[in-house]
Amino acid sequence: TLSAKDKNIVKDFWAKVAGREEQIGCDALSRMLTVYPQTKTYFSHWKDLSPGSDPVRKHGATIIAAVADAVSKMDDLTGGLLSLSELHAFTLRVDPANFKVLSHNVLVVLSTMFPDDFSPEVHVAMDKFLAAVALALSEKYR
Ligand code: ZNH
Repeated sequence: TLSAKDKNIVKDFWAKVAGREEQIGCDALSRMLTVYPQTKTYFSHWKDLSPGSDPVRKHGATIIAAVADAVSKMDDLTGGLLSLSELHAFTLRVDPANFKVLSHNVLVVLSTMFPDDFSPEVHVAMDKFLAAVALALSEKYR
């Protein structure tokens, strides 16, 4: 679980990356669809799933905006993400194993986009935070 220190590290780091959500999301989603092509099945209704395409950019921005929102709800992720959990479990039927896959790709992108700020300390706090987001999103799967 996230310690008070982890939470502060995440908040400070996220304040630095604010404004770059679209690029982070576009790069992370592009990378996920390339490296883990099985994830493409969920987006087969899009016209263009290639890296950097319009729908990939748009949805990447949506996902990272939700992560940014989760930063502000860090003390109650389960409650804060309940309706998104319902959406992914019942409507989208996304296998929750994919939350880990996306988190991994977000971390890779953050490390390459922000090499100076993404210290090992930030890495471990962001890894824990994204795992907590994934756990909250998995809440409704049962
Ligand atoms: Zn998801 C959608 C978030 C993960 C798949 N998403 C979505 C949205 C959001 C999100 C916000 C929108 C909603 C509305 O519209 O209302 N996600 C999210 C997050 C995460 C996620 C935060 C983590 C972190 N997803 C995910 C994954 C997958 C997905 C992993 C798979 C692979 N999503 C999805 C889909 C959708 C979504 C498919 C729908 C899209 C369209 O519509 O196109």
